[in-house]
Amino acid sequence: MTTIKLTGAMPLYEQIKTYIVQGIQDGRYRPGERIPSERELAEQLGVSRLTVHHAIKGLQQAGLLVAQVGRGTFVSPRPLNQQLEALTSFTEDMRLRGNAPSSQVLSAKVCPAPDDIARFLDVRPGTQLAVLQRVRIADDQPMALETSHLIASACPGLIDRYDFSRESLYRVLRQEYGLALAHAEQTIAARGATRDEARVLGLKPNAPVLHMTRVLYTADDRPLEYVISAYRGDSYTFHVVLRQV
Ligand code: 16G
Repeated sequence: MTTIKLTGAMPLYEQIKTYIVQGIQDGRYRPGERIPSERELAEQLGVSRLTVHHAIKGLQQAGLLVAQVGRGTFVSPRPLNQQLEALTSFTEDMRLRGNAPSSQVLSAKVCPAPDDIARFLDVRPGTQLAVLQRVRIADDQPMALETSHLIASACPGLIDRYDFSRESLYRVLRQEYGLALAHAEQTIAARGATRDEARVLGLKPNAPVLHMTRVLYTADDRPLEYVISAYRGDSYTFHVVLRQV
């Protein structure tokens, strides 16, 4: 069973959200099935019921869980899209959709930060970055080409120690390096696939892709990762919850 690591760096309810998302990811809680009650989770994790309630509410708002009056809280049957409110990884998104995630690593190396990327990561140009380029695959279909740039000193040895054709980057950062991934800023824009993207994604050159960038922050509000990706425009949708302000 997954155990919750209380790091102290992240608010408790965020850690409980991560615990539940990981439960969905590793199959402990399956799509359409009921999760333990707030009381059971509070006892299991040694936290207050109110904190569990807060975490579950957040996951309901993000569309990952659904409440059924008088019956309990259930894992959403099969979320079909990336929930923009929840900070999830490709691996988590695909498992939530019921697809098997994998990756093909095109390159993995440590190199100095160019000016533009250094700016996003709030470091000096030339700072060592771990750069990981992967084709992200769902079942057998390539879904995205993704290049992650991470501040190497925050996760020393990352590139040498782990095989990212099998590993989830977020899992390694959270569990092996104890980093509290707190929030991210993401942009999405439409454009045509470059020749290289079209080749690895099995698309015609210039077919529509969603160009995404993400800056991932740790709980101390420092950028950790800057990602540039191209997701196939024909198979990916994004879901955003908008509220009256
Ligand atoms: C998602 C993130 C990406 C992150 C990756 C980690 C977007 C646009 N990008 O693909 O920033 O690096 O997840 O995935 O959502 P992993 O933990 O499965 O390796």
